[in-house]
Amino acid sequence: MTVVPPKFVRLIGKGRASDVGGMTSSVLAPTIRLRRTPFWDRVERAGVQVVSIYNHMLMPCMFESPEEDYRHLKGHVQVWDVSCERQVRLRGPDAQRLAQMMTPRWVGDMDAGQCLYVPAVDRNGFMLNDPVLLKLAADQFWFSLADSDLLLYALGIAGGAGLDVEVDEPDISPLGVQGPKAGELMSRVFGHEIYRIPFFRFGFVQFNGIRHAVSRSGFSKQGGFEIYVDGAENGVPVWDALMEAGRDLGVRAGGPNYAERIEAGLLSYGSDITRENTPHEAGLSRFCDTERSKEFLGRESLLRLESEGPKRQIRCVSIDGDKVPACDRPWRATAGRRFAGTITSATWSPDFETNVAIGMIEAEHWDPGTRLVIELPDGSRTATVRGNFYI
Ligand code: THG
Repeated sequence: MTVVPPKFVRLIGKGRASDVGGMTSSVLAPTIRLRRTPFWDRVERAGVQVVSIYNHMLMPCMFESPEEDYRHLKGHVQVWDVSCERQVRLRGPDAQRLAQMMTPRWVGDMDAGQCLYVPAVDRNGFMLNDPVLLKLAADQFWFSLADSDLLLYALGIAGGAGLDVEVDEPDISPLGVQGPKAGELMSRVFGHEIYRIPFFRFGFVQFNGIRHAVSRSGFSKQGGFEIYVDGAENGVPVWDALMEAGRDLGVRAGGPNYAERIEAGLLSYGSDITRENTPHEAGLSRFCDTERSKEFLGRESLLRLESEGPKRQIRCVSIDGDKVPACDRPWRATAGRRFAGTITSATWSPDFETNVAIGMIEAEHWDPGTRLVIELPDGSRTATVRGNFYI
């Protein structure tokens, strides 16, 4: 494999490094600690061209071209190897207590079979991760992780507080089925019951005698499901069944699409939000119930921060001009020569026919319609702060 810095990989002979703006011929060491996925053989055979590293694991990002993948996702159905959305499993009498210690979102009234998007926040009020939390049972929860080692934090808290809970990373590999024809494909393989799963809920399906959780969720706004494949050895049969059943639907391998997720305002931990940010800066205030979440370890800090209000916040931004280069480091934004924030994700949107971007914008400049100047590596561009792209 050939590396395109800082975190893109291309496979020898196939990659188009220009698509992600990088260009070197160094090689990514094929070690055991760089984790493959149960589906990786199929992902390579499907012609993956750009991959990222997420939770120490490979994640496919691009197959045909950014534009073709985007068009296909919005019109058809794709199967996504998102094994890198690792699960941190909490099991035992204190499982719910530990989950609540880690997030300001109220988890006390979750139903079994429910998913919640929860900011994971430390004692000082800073973001650790932005996972999806699944409640399996009164004494079992899964954090479905974004890209940070939340397992270590959970182990530390559980040990330090002497909780009666087991924390581990089970052999579960999520497989996304995303796009407008996702329901049709899922029902062909798993039966019509999948239609009974509402958005952000999950149920279980049987496949070859193995039980897998299936949620109605995913990292796109095109609708779809995620199959939490139980057991690495069971991955390829599920993948093959989806590809076979979806042949006449034009099913293809895919992955989180950069343009589509920016349009959707879906954040990327590590890029758009980091350890430097509070959940309010991340625009996740609606997922904080700090007053009620008495066990949340950052409660005092967040209550203080909430009384002050954020001084900067996530915004969608459109950037004028032709297709921007890869946003592989933060781009400075100014307004009237004053610092106005940083752009952390940006690319061309074929549907909106402009560059779409996400940035952390200072309060004085965050109103929709505000004009900005962005310092790109190849010169300055004018830009406009948006409310969001789809609404
Ligand atoms: N699915 C699962 N795990 C994940 C992701 C996923 N872990 C990593 C990453 N993605 C976590 N980040 C997000 C961000 C947004 C959403 C899901 C995961 C999302 N948000 C909706 C929205 O903002 O409109 C709904 C939020 C809500 O209403 O609660 O879907 O994709 N398993």
